[in-house]
Amino acid sequence: MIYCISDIHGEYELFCRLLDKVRFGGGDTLFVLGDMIDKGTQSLRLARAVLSMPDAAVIAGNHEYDLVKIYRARADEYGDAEAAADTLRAYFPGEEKLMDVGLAERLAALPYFLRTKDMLCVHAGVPLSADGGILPPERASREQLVYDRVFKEPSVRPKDSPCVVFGHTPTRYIGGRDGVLLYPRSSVPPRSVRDLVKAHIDTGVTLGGVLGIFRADDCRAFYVHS
Ligand SMILES: [Mn+2]
Repeated sequence: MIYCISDIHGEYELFCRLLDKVRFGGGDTLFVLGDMIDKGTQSLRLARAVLSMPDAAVIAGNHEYDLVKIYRARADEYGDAEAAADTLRAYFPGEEKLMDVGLAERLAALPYFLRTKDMLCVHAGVPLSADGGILPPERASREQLVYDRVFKEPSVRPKDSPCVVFGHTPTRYIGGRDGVLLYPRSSVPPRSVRDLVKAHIDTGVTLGGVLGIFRADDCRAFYVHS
């Protein structure tokens, strides 16, 4: 099975409970759509756990993007990656020991989108073409992919594109509740991700304590509550 999750924001325990709940294991793949860090108290523990999972693929969100920007600027300024990584420790109170050059470099190397046959995964959104499709994410800036503010709107239903899976904005601001929001291509209930135009999967864990995960194979969502 293929699972997608985003905006976990340091909620390590909830993340573990959610993987247990879906019995994540052999043969499964996890796509993590950014914003692993900040807000919650176990950002770096979570990031390290996710990055060490052999069956997980991770992309950057705006929080990783912002941290990497600081890391790169300090590394340039000091000419020393070790010293630059040290300065990042202040952003993670209680987890200072978990930050090092290795982790900073892994975050710096994250891609900004992922593609499968049926899905395009980004943190916030992809730019739209004039004819109602999507523009290739390769041509978008990183800022666009992690900060997009348009793609989440329900009226945006790109034509002739794979299902775009994204997070970044808590779905309660769109659908009124903390759950995965699916946009089917037709009035027939979606049976797989191929039947979707979009899947909006940020359940706003830092607001309401609900962490959700989306299963692409059958369009089901699973939740845990803090
Ligand atoms: Mn975000």
